[in-house]
Amino acid sequence: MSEPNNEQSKNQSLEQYRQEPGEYLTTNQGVRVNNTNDSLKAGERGPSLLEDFHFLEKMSHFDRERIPERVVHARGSGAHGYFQVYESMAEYSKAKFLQDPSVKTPVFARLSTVGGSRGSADTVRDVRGFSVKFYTEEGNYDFVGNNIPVFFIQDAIKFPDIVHAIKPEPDNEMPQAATAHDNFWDFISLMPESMHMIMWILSDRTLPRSYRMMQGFGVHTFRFVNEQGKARFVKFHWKPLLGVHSFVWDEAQKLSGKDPDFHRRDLWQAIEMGDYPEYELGVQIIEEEDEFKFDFDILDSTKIIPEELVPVKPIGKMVLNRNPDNFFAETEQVTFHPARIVPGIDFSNDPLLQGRLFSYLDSQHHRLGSGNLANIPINQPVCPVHNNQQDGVMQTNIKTGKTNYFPNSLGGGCPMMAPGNMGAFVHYSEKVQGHKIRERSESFKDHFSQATLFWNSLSKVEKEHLVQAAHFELGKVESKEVRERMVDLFNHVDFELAKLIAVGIGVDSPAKEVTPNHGRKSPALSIENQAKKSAKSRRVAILASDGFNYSQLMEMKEALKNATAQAEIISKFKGTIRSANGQEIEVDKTFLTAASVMYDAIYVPGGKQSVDKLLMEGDAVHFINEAFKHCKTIAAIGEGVELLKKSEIKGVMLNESQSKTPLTADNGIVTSYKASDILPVAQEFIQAIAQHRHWKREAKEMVPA
Ligand code: HDE
Repeated sequence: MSEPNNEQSKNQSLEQYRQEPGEYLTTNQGVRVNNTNDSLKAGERGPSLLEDFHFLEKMSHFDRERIPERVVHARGSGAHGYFQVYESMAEYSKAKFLQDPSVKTPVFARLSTVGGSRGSADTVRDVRGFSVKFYTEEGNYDFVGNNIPVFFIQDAIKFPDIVHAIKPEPDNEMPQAATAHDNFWDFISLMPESMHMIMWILSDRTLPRSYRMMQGFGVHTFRFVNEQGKARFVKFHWKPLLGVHSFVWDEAQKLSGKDPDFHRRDLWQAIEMGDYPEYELGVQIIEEEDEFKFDFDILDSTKIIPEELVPVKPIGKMVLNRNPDNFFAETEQVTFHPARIVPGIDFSNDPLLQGRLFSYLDSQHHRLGSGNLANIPINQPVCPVHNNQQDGVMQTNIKTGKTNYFPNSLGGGCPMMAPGNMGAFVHYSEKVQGHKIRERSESFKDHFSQATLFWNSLSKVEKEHLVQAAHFELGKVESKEVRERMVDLFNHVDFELAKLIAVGIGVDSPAKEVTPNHGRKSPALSIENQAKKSAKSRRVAILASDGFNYSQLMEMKEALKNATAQAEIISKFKGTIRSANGQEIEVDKTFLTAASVMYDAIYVPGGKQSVDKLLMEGDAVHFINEAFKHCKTIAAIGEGVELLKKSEIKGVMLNESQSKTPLTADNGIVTSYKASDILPVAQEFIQAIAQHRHWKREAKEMVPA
């Protein structure tokens, strides 16, 4: 018998699939359906019939598929995982999930942008949301933080204003997911309290390389309360074990087009490949009697507590190790709410936090359309829930019993109220007293000292990036008065900074210094001090074509794999390419489907025929130029070096004599003409990738890309 051809075997497997027991298509009522490709019609060419209940059900369900997106943080990505405390925190908090290092508390994390709508690009300049739901045995605890430790405003009542100002302008709905427009900067120029946050917004913190490489902060001061009822103030910090790393702006902008899902894909792929993102939870603990010992108010969310004053104590680790099964059911329907806390954690009187305690659930009732949102599996606690709440839209629990009120005798008095010492949440009995006033505390009035502290703490390169960001953002602002007001505010942060910004945005430099710079620094604020040097999970593009040198390519691939970096072969067409010796390898992406901005590093193996082809390929040369401009690591061996010499980096990296002295890793360019150097080249390449970027690369501005 002859072998079945492709078409036949495809039909056979389709047939088999159709017959799989239990997999028959049904309506939502469970009635089997035998055709979902044609609607029910009166005759072959006749009109459709109203009795086609399958069509009506399918279409009307589809018509209702969308729910309102989150009013902020609409775009996000989720992952499951667990949290484990390093050692018992009993001294500080009685929270059960913080007691036993052997217990893994399940978590669901959602990482998000803030301003853009649900379909907006991932790599825009924006704060990132950092939410974690801990499914503890005492109920759900929601951590709802950001990747920036301060906020724009001091009082929640200003939140609708700041969000309106950030979002697309109301008349023309532009721009999407961007702060570079008049309304935003108009608002900021009239809100000096936002200046500390603005410094962070303009810094590289708003361009994270990956969700796996950013910090998370609780922002507000909270409380820890121990079994004895002793309370202390606490600030929460997440630190990524891969370190903090960022894009450059040009790269982030290009990625918004080349791969708008870059962060979502990066997180998803890392988890699929077993590179589980890990973050350490740390706390700054402040004794109650030290509440007033700082020169700022710890209830003011526009202030950090510098780590030099109160060190961050690492207390546990979160590992994200499972992707959701269904985006909508989990990542879209999950709800985070700062008011969801467990015994052992409590609020402070931060007016920004107090307002959030109302807003989230209110917003979620609107978004999910029901008070029964805790019945959705992703929102359900893992511990039992008993109360007399009843009915409502989509009540999925079938509550049994006759009594739904308290007190009752007919239902045996159940559910009973737990006494405080039996795991019940008892609010910290802080004494409060005061007049009803609609005013801002005097202790909230310094808006600039910490903005200056942030500026002073940045490295030279970070400062350059911040000034460029201001040139971009304010360069898009049409109103000159707004730009002038901003320069005036920057002058309150630092005179030099104001001058550097003014020069790029068509505004006169300020004539004189307003406040002398206090000169203080906090090293932890610089990304460079939060970076970790590792090539782990970094993405490397290998450029090759037919006739490539097999061992130079494969040995590098192997070395990268051993360093747990991810290499992909890029060529002109998909399919396979053949080496000079005839071995075939699969191409992962093409010059059309890939771009240098999707990778951390580039490698060009030798093979004369391969390199000759790449030399004729403008896209291959562009790959090198662009990677160079973005300060990425580039390596080449054998004839591969020729491709680098054809690119715009030739003047900066190589002259004939240098290329004969192999292996210069200066500036992240690693080359050798000698094929036998492959292992040392690989070694230096991997070390250079671990540096993330080579910021000090000279003359990168001169490279057109
Ligand atoms: Fe939010 N914020 N926020 N926010 N926020 C929401 O809640 C709000 C603030 C943060 O992945 C909304 O369910 C007010 C600070 C994250 O689902 C809404 C104020 C911080 C997320 C809301 C703030 C955050 C939200 C929109 C001023 C860092 C996404 C949808 C007081 C500490 C959570 C929703 C997720 C979402 C209100 C300020 C973080 C409207 C009123 C400060 C990570 O309720």
